[in-house]
Amino acid sequence: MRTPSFLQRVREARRVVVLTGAGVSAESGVPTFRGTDGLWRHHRAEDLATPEAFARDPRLVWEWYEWRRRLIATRRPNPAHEAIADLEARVQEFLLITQNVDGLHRQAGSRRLVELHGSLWRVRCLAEGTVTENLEVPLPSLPPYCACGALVRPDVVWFGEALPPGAIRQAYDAAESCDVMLVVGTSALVQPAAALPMIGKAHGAYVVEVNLEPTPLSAFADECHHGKAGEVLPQLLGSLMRPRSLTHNP
Ligand code: BJW
Repeated sequence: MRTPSFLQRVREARRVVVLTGAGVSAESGVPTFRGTDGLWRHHRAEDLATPEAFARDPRLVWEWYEWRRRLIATRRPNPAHEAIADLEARVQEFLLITQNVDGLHRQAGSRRLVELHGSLWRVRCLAEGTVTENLEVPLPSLPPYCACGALVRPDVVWFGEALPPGAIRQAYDAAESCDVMLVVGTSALVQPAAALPMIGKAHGAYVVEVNLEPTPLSAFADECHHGKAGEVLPQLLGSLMRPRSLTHNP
């Protein structure tokens, strides 16, 4: 008997989970964290994405986020985002778990998604904890302040911070109950997101990795496809993809 293809497995699956990282947005021109392309001013993401860094120099941290917001505002979803949105439309029980904060999955039409690390397009008041959408590009001044006078921060999850409890619970539940888990463009180094494919695997899911290069997950995945997500995913999902000219992304 022939081994079922990925497409067959997806067609037969009751529940499908997709976990994405920065690599899924790389072909949209959004820099990854740990790649060779480097980050702004040669800072390591770990040195800017911490509450300590923000307490030390909120303006510097905001400059980094402002730079990213300006860049991302000019970027569009790529065929990898589109393939994932198409997959959602074809699967009854589906969850996209993204570590990305860029909002490109939503722009591509993904709706059943959990943003594990928050969003660049929301801010949170340090005094009141209120979260508001903020799409202003550029921001009028840095660092920005709330109407109450307190500093606001990006509504993202920094190192050493807990993930939103509802989001991580939903992600664990989905990982434990899915039949197929597709892991795209993540270095699989940052916890707890990196544990999700292992949880899926331990509960019987068929785990497929798509990445430019091997990661710590590769040895455990059932299939690894090395290449650009924007090229590999449309090939893998083949007939599940909608013709782009007929697709309307609100
Ligand atoms: C392509 C491609 C193409 C390129 N096609 N592929 C030891 C063990 C366990 C845990 C820890 C530990 N030491 C420390 C920790 C905790 C820490 C952690 O995991 N650290 C590790 C670095 C070791 N984790 C945390 O602190 C988390 N919180 C936590 O644990 O809380 C505990 C707690 C509980 C209760 C109370 C209090 C605390 C929080 C982690 C938050 C991560 N935040 C960031 C920033 C978000 C905001 C922002 O964007 O500014 O999230 S850091 C950064 O890394 C960002 C990303 O979402 C995340 C993951 O990166 P990702 O997406 O994998 O990107 P890259 O760049 O690493 O990889 C890209 C990949 O794409 C590469 O593999 C390329 O090959 C590939 N690629 N182009 C396909 N075209």
